[in-house]
Amino acid sequence: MVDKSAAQKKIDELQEQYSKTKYNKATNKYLGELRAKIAKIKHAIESTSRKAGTGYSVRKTGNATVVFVGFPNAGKSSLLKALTGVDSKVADYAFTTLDVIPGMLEYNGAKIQMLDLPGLIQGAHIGKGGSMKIISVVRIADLILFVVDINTYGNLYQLIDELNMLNIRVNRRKPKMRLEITKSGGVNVEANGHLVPKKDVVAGVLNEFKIFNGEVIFYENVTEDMLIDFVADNCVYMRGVVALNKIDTVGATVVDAITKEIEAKTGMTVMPISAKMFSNIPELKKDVFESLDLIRVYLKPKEGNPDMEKPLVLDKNSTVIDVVKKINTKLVKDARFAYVTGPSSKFANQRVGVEHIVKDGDIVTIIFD
Ligand SMILES: Nc1nc2c(ncn2[C@@H]2O[C@H](COP(=O)(O)OP(=O)(O)OP(=O)(O)O)[C@@H](O)[C@H]2O)c(=O)[nH]1
Ligand SMILES: [Mg+2]
Repeated sequence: MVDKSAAQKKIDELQEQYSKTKYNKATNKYLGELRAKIAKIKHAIESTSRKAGTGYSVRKTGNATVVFVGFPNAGKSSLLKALTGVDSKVADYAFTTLDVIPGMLEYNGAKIQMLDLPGLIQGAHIGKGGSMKIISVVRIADLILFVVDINTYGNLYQLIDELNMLNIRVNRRKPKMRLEITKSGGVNVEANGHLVPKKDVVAGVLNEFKIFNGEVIFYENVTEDMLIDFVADNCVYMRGVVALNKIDTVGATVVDAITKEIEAKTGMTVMPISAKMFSNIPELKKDVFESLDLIRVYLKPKEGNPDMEKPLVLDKNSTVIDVVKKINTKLVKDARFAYVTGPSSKFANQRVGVEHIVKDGDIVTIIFD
């Protein structure tokens, strides 16, 4: 267990040292170590908090799970109703919702589980407002739907920071790099022409995690923070979409400007909506579906027409075998090959192996023994 306020104090001290130290060749390694030290304490706070939270009992169902994250009173429960028809209590005061309320959105043949959650507040990363229970649900989701009241949209940046401090990286992915631990030879860096931290900084970070010999290979530009995340190996990387709510309360030019600002600052798709007036709800469903990277595959019997009504919904990059699993896992051992017509085939009825990767809109006939 970690004393959170003492740990926070230590972080503040280290951060002060960090900002006071001028960046140059001589201080490079020292700065790397400071950053890694800060990251380690943050991770300790985070894992203590995670253990402390008892968690809600939610079970993932459907093809994908979306969680609603927002400050209290932003309109999460109103949005759940607009998207799924489920009545989650709505009221004009903060902390109306105190539990996880599930709803199901059916879209393009996919069943998308939507979880309305209590609001998150500033200080969530040190456990304020029962946040650890909320965060444990956020971690299991496939997508975060940020619900933001346009009148207080600056809260969104705070939420992203809070999640960041809880090791949830929004709209980022794991850096493309590799670490091979060796027995001797110190720390070596293969930058492959990319913009990466200097060798002594990399060594400083690795040493902080008790790694003294290793080969670090970069396949893209990587910052020092990304390097620390990679070595610590305890972050989740999650996609996000923003529902900019209550646009009925402000003018169109304001909506436009704020939408653009959030998109530019966060890189997320932003959909201006009004849960109350039902504006842009179909458009939001589309954005959510597209951000989940789901694909639809239509089954066709050997003789006969494909079933275009009920697609099978799968994750992107699924193979023919995944399609078979979705039909019935018992059939997997008997599947031999398939005929595919659609975006993943070169021509109609192309014969493909079971490892073939299917794409959205494919029509597939599976041949069994
Ligand atoms: N004008 C306007 N009001 C809205 C809109 N959506 C929600 N509200 C109002 O905002 C208040 C809060 O809505 P809720 O849906 O309860 O918000 P919540 O985010 O679930 O709140 P907590 O559960 O307390 O975190 C209610 O009075 C809603 O009627 C909207 O699009 N426009
Ligand atoms: Mg609510």
